[in-house]
Amino acid sequence: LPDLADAVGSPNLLTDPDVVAGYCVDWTGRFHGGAAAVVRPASTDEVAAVVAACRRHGLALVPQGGNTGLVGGSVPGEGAVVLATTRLTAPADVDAAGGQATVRAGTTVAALHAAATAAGWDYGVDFAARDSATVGGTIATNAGGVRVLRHGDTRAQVLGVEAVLGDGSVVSHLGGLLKDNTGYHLPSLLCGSEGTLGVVTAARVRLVAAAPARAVALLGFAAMEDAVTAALALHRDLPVLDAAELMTGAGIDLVCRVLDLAPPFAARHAAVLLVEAAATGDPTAVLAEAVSGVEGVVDAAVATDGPRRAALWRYRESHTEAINHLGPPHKLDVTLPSAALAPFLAEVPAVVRRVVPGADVWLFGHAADGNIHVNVTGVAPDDEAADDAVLDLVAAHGGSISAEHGIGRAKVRWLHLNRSAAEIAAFRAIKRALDPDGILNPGVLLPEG
Ligand code: FAD
Ligand code: 2HG
Ligand code: ZN
Repeated sequence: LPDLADAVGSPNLLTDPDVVAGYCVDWTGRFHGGAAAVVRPASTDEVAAVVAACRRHGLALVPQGGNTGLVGGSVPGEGAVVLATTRLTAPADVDAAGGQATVRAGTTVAALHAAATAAGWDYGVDFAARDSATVGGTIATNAGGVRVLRHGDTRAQVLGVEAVLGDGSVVSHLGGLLKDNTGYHLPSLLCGSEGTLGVVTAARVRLVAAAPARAVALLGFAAMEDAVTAALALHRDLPVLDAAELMTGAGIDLVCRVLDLAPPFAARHAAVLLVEAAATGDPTAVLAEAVSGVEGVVDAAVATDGPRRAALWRYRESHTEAINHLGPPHKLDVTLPSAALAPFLAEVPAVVRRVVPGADVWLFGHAADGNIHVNVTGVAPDDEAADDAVLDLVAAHGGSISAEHGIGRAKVRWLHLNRSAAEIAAFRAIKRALDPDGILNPGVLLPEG
């Protein structure tokens, strides 16, 4: 503790058990830990001093940003030290001419959006946890979100990173050159590394062109298959498509019940697709024309002004919160090849109920990029029968067991479904090289051993 206090200053070393407890549970309440202390460094040098102290004392170190991760990766194991990035913030340094920004790791995604917008640009990654999730956390998880179909995932935005690696060395490459073939691409490696290789302290990100004129349509379908086909067709045919989000009638009912909202349509529909078009000029006509060519639409609600667009988005963005009201869910965040998406959605509820008859299955997600969130409620936190069944089905269809949330603690047991022994051995070699003492986030991403 004295070494950690030297590293960050006593006021930024937290040891009061009641305070520390707040850092030891995840957003869903499913994963719990027990840290020895929390440190809140304010600079890269302080992060390096914390890493050095943890190496000296053989302490596990768990980076934590907004703690909105959904796979238990930011939850410390017993006796670990949490490195909270709360104080690694500063106003984003925006290069308005070049369309890039240098941003510190503790900055929220919402703050980065605000800085980009103020400079006439936008940031390409967005999702419901934007007010809490941090740039460092989104890099560590390679976050996806609702705009991947247009702008790609976080990895596609990151041009350079600064990080303190597990061996204590600082790597910093924030020049933002668009063409720079000078060896291994460390930003790509750190994207999705889930705090196991280094603590990200800053990043250089690309910004995307602002598209302030927006139109949102909520489309009702009688069959899930029609909604999936529509999402893929709109992705192909509508260049200004910014989001295509799939929901079920049951999911919308739950959101309306928990949040006390009026339903979006007079009738209930088996599947609902939210589509958003964004451009510099009003995209309503082009969206309406594209939707008129889509088969199977039985109902539609359209919004162009900000408050009504937000009201339609609320049905989609409140799913995670509404489901949490039913108790800690099992979250399966999967991608399917496009041809397998509709068959998977049709099969998965019965597959879950075969192993856990009383379970409820909630399906929603980013349909156009094949990413579906399968949430299962009514199952004990440590009963993994439903997880097994869903992830085996995903693997049988050639999908991924983690589309955008990462492996964390929750999915380690199933990594082998997507990664060969040779790939896992390569992962371990990288881990040993950058974090020789294994202090960074042990138990996350890689199977022990
Ligand atoms: P944390 O939860 O604090 O940490 C996540 C992981 O990153 C942990 O392994 C942690 O150790 C590591 N980490 C954090 N900061 C650093 C750092 N500076 N350096 C190194 N490692 C670090 N995710 C999506 O991809 N798409 C979505 O659409 C989406 N929607 C969400 C909606 C809601 C309502 C919620 C609650 C979550 C959602 N998420 C989504 C999940 C989550 O918000 C993302 O995974 C996000 O990237 C986590 O950021 P964070 O700052 O909260 O990270
Ligand atoms: C989303 O797309 C998030 O809303 C969260 O990735 C998904 O709650 C979930 O399972
Ligand atoms: Zn998602």
